[in-house]
Amino acid sequence: MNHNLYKILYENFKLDLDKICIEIPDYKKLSFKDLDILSAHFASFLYDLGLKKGDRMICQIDKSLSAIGLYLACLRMGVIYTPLNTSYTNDEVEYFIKNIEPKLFFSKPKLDDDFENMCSKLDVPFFKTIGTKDNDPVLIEILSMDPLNIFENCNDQDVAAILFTSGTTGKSKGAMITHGNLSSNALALKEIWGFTNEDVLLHALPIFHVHGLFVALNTALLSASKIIFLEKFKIDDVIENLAKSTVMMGVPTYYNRLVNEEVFGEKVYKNMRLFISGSAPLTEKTFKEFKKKTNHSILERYGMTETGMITSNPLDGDRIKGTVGFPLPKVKIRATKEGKILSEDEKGVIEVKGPNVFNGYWRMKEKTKEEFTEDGFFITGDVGQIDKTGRLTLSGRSSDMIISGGFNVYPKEIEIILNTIPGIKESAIIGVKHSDLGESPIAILVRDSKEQEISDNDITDVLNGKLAKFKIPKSFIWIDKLPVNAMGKVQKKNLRIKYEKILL
Ligand code: MCA
Repeated sequence: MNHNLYKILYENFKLDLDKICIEIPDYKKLSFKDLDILSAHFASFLYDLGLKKGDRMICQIDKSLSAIGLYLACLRMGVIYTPLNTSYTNDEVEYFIKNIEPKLFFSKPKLDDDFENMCSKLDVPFFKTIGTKDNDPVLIEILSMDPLNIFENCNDQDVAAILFTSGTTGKSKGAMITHGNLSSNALALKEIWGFTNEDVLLHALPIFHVHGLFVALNTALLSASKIIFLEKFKIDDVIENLAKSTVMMGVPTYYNRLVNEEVFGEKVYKNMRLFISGSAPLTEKTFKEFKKKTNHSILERYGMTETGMITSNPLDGDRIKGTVGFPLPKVKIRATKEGKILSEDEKGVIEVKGPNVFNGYWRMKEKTKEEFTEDGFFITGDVGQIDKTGRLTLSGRSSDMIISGGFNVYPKEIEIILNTIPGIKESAIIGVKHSDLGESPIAILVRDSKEQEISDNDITDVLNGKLAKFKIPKSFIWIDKLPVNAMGKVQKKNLRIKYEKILL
């Protein structure tokens, strides 16, 4: 059997080839057959460049049909797909290219030739750009080629994609996600969320992360559901298209914004059967307000880049606010403390095992080993407890990661840069409450009295050149001394308590 994910998706939607697969409102509709041909054109383009199974391709392109065509083409060729957040700076992109050593780097059209120079400096064999318009020259070239109807033979363990996630060290790690990880997760989600070819998924998420690319796209394609494909989350577009949809996936910020919209009324959600939330904790306030307004209980689920989806609240059954439900079929979870497996309701670090768990971090064997137990459980770093029915409630993270509007922000990555800036002696990045984004990073700084004072704007300018916007601290607080414990470790918990409401 060919475990190529694209082959599995195709086998599931080939009975609906003439059905509309993707609708871009007021612009274009693609059938499943059109989508299959589009991906075959992109496969032909990759093949023509000499890419083959196991080669890597990095792209930093805008959400578009071309981005989907490229993703599916990589799957069908067995080429390893690495998408990058479109707000990553050149510095961040350079790190990823050095780490992955792709054969091809695809970017959105640029006004400068920074990426061209970067690719030649880093010996990337091919650099291409592609935009989102029909008259894009590279798209026209690709569509002029004979489609390549390839289904490269893959097994479950073959790597389909490498997505970057960071951690306490501050340097991003490439999570190797296999065809088997993706197919097992998509099949499980189709089953537990009741996806069918009658469904219409409203897709407003970016497609450079797990949520929008795998959880939303793969599950919908596998189910031959229709996708209403929005360029991004814009409240008016969402309101306008919800009436034509049956399912929506989003981060909590999407639901906070919707529930506060006057026009978000019965006419808008009349055809909706399911609202799914993830990537960040859904507040009980949003859950309650949403239920009060729509009588829909948002279904919260829990996952990670390294594991795809781990648990979900039930479709039929109690969706208890503040919990993330039960493990997916074939997925096992446990709570542990210092290596001891805890019993029910005891708080500990959550570990997971199953066909959804990734293959490790790209070229980081030692780091990978640290993240798995002797008996093969992945240590998530999240803290929670499992009750006697097996339901998981998360209560925090053992790392000090911040989730801002669904994007993960790693303090270390920012602190490393701050500590190189003259005028800053020490820094601590903490997450504080944000009414729209859930959490936001702020910087607690100690001046270096030996240096000239530096302004907050100057600090922001330095950071803007190196980090994506969503990572930039929303506020800078100067204090005399960072609180540390006997080991000299910064007491971030005390800082969070002290400044938790500073942005509200
Ligand atoms: C945009 N901005 C942000 C964020 N997004 N700042 C902080 N946090 C953010 N998340 C900044 C932009 O840089 C810009 O800054 C300004 O806000 C306006 O940009 P815009 O795009 O209009 O912002 P927005 O519409 O308010 O976007 C907020 C958003 C968006 C809609 C919540 O961030 C979003 O779609 N988030 C989804 C993230 C996601 O897909 N997460 C899944 C990760 P300036 O104006 O200065 O340029 S996968 C995952 O977490 C796991 C595996 C899982 O379980 O799903």
